[in-house]
Amino acid sequence: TTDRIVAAEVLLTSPGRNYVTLKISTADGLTGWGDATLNGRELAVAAYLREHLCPQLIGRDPARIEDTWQYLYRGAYWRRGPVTMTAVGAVDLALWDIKGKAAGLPVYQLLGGAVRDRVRAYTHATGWEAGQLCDAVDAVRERGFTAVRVQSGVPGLDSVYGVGRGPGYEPATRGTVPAEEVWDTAAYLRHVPGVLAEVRAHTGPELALLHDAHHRLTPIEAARLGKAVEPADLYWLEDVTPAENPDVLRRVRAHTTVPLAIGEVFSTLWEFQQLITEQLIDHARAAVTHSGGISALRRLAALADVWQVKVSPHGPSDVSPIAMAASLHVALATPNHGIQEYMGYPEQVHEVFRHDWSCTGGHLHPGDAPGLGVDVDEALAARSGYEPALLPVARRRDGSMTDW
Ligand code: GCO
Ligand code: MG
Repeated sequence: TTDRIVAAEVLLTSPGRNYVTLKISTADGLTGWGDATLNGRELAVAAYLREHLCPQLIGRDPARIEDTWQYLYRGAYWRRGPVTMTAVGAVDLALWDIKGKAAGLPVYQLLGGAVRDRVRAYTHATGWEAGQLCDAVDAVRERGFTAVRVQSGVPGLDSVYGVGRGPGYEPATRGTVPAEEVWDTAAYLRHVPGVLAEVRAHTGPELALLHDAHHRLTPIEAARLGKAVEPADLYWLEDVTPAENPDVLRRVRAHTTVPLAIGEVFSTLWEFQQLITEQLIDHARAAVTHSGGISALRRLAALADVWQVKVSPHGPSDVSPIAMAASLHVALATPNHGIQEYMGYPEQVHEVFRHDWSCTGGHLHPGDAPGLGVDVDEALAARSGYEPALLPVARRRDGSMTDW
């Protein structure tokens, strides 16, 4: 094509929580939107884009998505890592958005068209006590969800990440210094299998139940947990061990048949490679925006498909509605998509990011608007500026730091 990128700008907005958004404009008058939000490290990605990538985009042909991806990834001496890959992902999303708008087609059509009618989603239910958790699960089921992530409190701990004492939770708190929590793995391991058994007894067999261990366990602890929760028939057990060491999953696999899901903090296909080719996981959890965009997620899905691994992307409220749209376009067109996480958004987020995608009865659809199908209300976005917010950190009972 003869179109050219004429502007690339970064927007920071905080309609309830912080989002970093990339806006690419072309000479033909098209606008592409990308999500560049990296929870708690927003300004690092904003600077990476503003200072380093945006100047390199000016004058480029927006239609050459793959070449731009290769230029930004392969062309860079310092590559990989969450900050870099989120920035590359934002550019990739914006260019797919532009390509769809130029063609007058939703992105999923450009990816080969729908292979399913709708995308199955799971959402979160939390409750400090098992009884509250069962009530939260019932509420989710009434909304039509067929899958739910269940997290509870742990006796003896004051707080547990991602579990509010009341309904719902927000994964980051305002301020420039993180909150500190106390963590006790032994107490967690003693408690959680009973909670999951109670939830399963409450729901009956059909509802898909998921649980997230947030990388806190050693391999043998993970194996023990996997075995202990087998009667609850989980859809998956998520992030059992810290992400750096894929080899240890072999030990976990040797002891349990619980399906494993890993990868929300991974940034490249290469981090998934061994987990997939050795079938050490069942679900690759890459977020479309944190792992290099639609172009990269499709490559991950293609590799995973060879090994019967599913792609089931991360979708908490810190993944903006733009990335959610991108994730859904990929999901609709990808045979080995498993399930999409959908935590939901506060109402003011839906107002800033007006989207064509929808959530009905526990299923999602990207919509049929050209491109990604999200429009950003810039005036409304400008009304709520960036306010620092961070995820908590956790220490063991002796005061030493524990893994995420
Ligand atoms: C999940 C996640 C989130 C993350 C959060 C961090 O499975 O949804 O683990 O709760 O902790 O996205 O930014
Ligand atoms: Mg998780």
